[in-house]
This record gives sequence, C-alpha cells and structure tokens, in this order.
Amino acid sequence: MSGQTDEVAYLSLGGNIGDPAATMGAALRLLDADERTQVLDVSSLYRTPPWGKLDQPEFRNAAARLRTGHSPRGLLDLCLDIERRLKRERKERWGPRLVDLDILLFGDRRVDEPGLEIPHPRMLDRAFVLVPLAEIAPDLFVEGRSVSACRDALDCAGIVPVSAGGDWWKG
Ligand code: A4P
Ligand code: MG
Repeated sequence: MSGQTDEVAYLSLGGNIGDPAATMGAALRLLDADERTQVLDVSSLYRTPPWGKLDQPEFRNAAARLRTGHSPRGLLDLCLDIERRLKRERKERWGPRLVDLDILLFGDRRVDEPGLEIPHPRMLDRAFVLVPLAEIAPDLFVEGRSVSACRDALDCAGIVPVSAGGDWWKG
C-alpha cells in the first residue's frame, strides 16, 4: 500500500560472509513484503574490495530506492529487524557481516539522533556505496553535489557489477 505521506528513501546493502547475494536478495524481498514499504528500484549487484578493514573477504554491495510510509526511525527499526531475522551476528566494527542495511537518504530530511544519522555520515567516502547508488540515482543531489560527481571523486578500482541489471534480488 502507499499513501500521500510516503517518502522515497535510499538504502545501501552489503555483505561478505555466507551467500551475500542470497541474503541481500532475501532482505530486499522482506522490505518489499512490509505493508508500508515498496522496493522501487535496485542497482546491479557489485563485487567490491573490502574497505576500512582490509584483511577480510570481498563484499557484495548494492543500492535500492524505496517508497515507505514509515518514519526514518520506523524504517531503521524495520531494517534492524530484517538483519536480525537474517541472523546477522554483530562482531567487530567494519568487520565481516552477513548483511548490513544502511539508510543513506530519506527524502530530503536530515536526522541526527542517538542511533540514527541521515544522510549516512560516511556515504560520500565510500565507493562501494556510491557506485551502486549512481547507477540508480546519478543526478540525485547530496550535500550540494550529484551522486555521480561524488562517485567520480573516489577511487572505484575493483568495483565490478556481477549481475546483469537490477532484477537479481527477485529470487
Ligand atoms: N545507524 C545510525 N545511522 C544509521 C543509518 N543511516 N542507517 C546506527 C543504518 N544504521 C544507522 O550499525 C550500527 C548502528 O548504526 C545501527 O544499529 C544504527 O542504530 P552497523 O552497521 O553495525 O555499524 P558499523 O558497521 O559498526 O559501522 P558503519 O560505519 O555503519 O559501517 P558500515 O557502513 O556498515 O561498514 N567494504 C565493502 N567493500 N563493502 C561494505 O559493505 N561495509 C563495512 C561496514 C566495512 N567495509 C566494507 C563494507
Ligand atoms: Mg552499517
């Protein structure tokens, strides 16, 4: 269902243990199954070198555009619940993970609360976020610059699409 108060939000998805493509696909299907949330568009699935902590397996990453009737906090709670249902184990910061769902943008809102910051504070530093996001939203403006211009300012070496288009998650 969708209503007049729905907003468009962007998510980043990532994982590097187990079968990340399958887990990320399951996460997107659970988001789409939520009665107040609809998955509008998904990027290709990308293979990406680990960022931050280098001695860990390569990641799979993707970005998604949603429409949601939830508040930003409600969408975060939904994402955390889906992570739990997919049995994510939280261990070390920036370390290996089954599936990670980050809210990048929520309409044009800015949120700075305990446990929730939007726009995601590290999104503009991360090619594994901006390459998939630029595929589905190249002209979206973040902090005064387009997503594609922000991507072009980063080192995107080794970030390679591994799906043919954005239907990989439909299962
Ligand atoms: N939180 C605050 N703001 C948000 C937001 N906008 N979206 C809070 C989602 N969550 C938000 O999350 C910890 C808490 O952040 C949440 O419970 C929520 O209350 P987390 O994902 O466990 O945090 P983290 O992993 O310790 O830190 P961070 O910076 O979010 O790490 P990331 O972004 O998860 O990075 N390399 C590649 N190639 N690909 C990757 O996907 N991911 C990471 C982890 C490192 N290197 C990577 C990748
Ligand atoms: Mg995170």
